[in-house]
Amino acid sequence: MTSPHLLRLLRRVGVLSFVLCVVGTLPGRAATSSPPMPARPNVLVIMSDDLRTELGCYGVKDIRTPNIDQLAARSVRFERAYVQFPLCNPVRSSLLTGRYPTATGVLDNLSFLLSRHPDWLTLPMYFKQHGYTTLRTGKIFHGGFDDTDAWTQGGEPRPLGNTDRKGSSQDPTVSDSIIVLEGNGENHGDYKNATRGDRDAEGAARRETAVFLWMRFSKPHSPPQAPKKFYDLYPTEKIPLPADFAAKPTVPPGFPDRSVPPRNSDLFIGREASEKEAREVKRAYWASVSFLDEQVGRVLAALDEFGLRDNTIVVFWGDHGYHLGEKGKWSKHGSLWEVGLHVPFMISIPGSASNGKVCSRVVECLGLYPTLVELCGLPPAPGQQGASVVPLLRDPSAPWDRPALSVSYQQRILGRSVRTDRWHYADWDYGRAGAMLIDSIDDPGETKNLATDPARAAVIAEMKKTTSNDCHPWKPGHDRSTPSSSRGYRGLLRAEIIGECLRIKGFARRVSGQFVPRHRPAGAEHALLQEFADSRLADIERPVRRGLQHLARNGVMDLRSE
Ligand SMILES: [Ca+2]
Repeated sequence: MTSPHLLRLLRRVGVLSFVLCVVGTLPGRAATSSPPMPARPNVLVIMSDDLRTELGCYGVKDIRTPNIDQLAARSVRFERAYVQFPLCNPVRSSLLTGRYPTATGVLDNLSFLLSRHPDWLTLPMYFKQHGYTTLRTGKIFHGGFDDTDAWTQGGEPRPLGNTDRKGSSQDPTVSDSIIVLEGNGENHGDYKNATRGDRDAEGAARRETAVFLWMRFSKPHSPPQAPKKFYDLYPTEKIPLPADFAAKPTVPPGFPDRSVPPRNSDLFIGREASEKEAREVKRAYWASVSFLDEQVGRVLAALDEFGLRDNTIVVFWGDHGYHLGEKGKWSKHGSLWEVGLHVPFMISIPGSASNGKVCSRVVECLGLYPTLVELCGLPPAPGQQGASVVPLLRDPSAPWDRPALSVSYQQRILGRSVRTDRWHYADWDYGRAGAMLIDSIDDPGETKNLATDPARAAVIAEMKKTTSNDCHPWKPGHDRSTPSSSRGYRGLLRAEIIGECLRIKGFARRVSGQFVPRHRPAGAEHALLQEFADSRLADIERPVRRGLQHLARNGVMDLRSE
């Protein structure tokens, strides 16, 4: 329960005033020798890639995550938070715009959000427009995709093109392997990101403007990587396997074929998993999680060192769930199961009496955008489809009846999921490719399909009614910019790359009457990007012409010289 004093205060002066009241009265070491503390709280979002809720704070005793657990003790931890798509690019495009994946039209790792909706304000752009210094580290949207202009400092120069096409993450010899890092992992990107986060914290302590920092750590995304000391925490023979472990993806009896994609990605690609190998890979995943945890600890220590903890809202979020052998499946793509959609999610507000409490309401991570906007006192952002969870930050046991809606999209088949307090319903191709209904209280391992049980007819009717809301009615072809064939798909991807190159070379992009300011990189980034654009355009003179024709035919984009 929230203290009566806090509730009265929140109701009287609003959440932002509450935050400012709390942070403004607390001393910070940096504040004594730095400019006055910003009028708004800083925001730090820590995003982990492919992280399950297998953490100490989520009740898993044998995994070592002391730093994340400590953050949970200073946060409202959402016990049942669900993402809206089980894949990197679609879920981030959704969460960073506050729209469902069916609204963004981004349903795979190759589609670029801002080529479809250049006038939408992403979360960092919205904060930048409202006076925040916006910083990033790591892959925020997806490899090769970024809202470049949304960042005051863009971190590393953004690669152009689509890094997925270059394939390291899906190369079995790279992705599907176990890697032991030297030392403390100093040469790994996550270690370097934490070091940069340390520097960003030091810089934030000197700024007069509030800072919005989004940090992405790649682990435990495949390949599993960690220094030896983290592997040593976990004897292989003690690593548990799920009750429904199988050597290869296996549809449980009574469930639709679509519910378990037949081929794994990321891990055990095109090969079967023995129990011994499965334990070894899961052990490596756990080691990666502990490595991630250490980096999170370094960033949080920097917040303390520079006196920022008491003036910074901290969010910790995993971008989607992950299978480690459940249903014989590994990784996430195409999974509408509990383990595919359920994620760690926690929000720490300095001084809040709710910190350390657990919220058991079913929530959508989609609500992060309006939540942060509300907490920081910014005007409501346009187009938001998610619900702010601020009422649950005030009182984690407050009434909340909104379900969590999610989708998947594979082989041009849309899967739809509804998660309520008790029920988990999903169907594929609007029910034509089957449906499942699971009682999540009686059957947490999701082994019994009740979708054809006459005794559950009323529940199924209610679930179907819920799937017909605004989240789910998308069909291929409704979004004209979503390619309907792989050939058209590659054409659009190429056109997007070309568009970016031309933009860098001094053209502005116009889509649906909206102009996007041309990219104005500076210094070394400018030279690098100019060189890249020159080389790309020289290499693909003919595809440029074809790409422009493709754009013109589809009305996706016009290009004109400034
Ligand atoms: Ca991911």
